[in-house]
Amino acid sequence: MRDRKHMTPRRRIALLAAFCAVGLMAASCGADEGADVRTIGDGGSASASGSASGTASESGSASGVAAAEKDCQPVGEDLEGDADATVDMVLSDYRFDPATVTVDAGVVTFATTNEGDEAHELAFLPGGGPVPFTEDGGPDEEVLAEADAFEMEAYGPDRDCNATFELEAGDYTLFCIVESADGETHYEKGMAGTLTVE
Ligand SMILES: [Cu+2]
Repeated sequence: MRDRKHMTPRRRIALLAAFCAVGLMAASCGADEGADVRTIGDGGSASASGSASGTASESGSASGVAAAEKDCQPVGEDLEGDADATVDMVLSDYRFDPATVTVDAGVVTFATTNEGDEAHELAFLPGGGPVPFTEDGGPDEEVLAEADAFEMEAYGPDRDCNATFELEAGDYTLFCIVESADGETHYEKGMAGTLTVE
């Protein structure tokens, strides 16, 4: 059985999905080379691309304790200069502020600050709705990957981190599934929000 506390597999999946979304790994993903945005779902109502920077790197455990000292790994720095909108957001234990965000479709920078005592991430679930969990109580990484969830990796307290994505219209759930020392994810503690891209 998978060790819930070791979340690297999910992160690899999420990262792969993010790269696939922008066709950086077109060969692996089956996307057309050069595609900027990969349509998600039947109607294409909720699709998004991660940054094309390729700067987001894989990292180790993201449990709240282990990740507490992690530095920001910015996403989409190369897109930031072209951002149509910037959303200032505070991450804390355990909420996003604001937790309800509406932006126009386009290039959006999330300028985040971690004011909590634990590491936090900003993850996006295209299509909205609740974050899927498996029967054993952990986030369902397969379903998240299938939904092309993408994220800014968790980073530690008293730091800033920017993530820029090209977003298409649709509903997205914002979430953080860093796990606290008590084994509960931040999402379960209420760290969730909604993003509406118009
Ligand atoms: Cu968190």
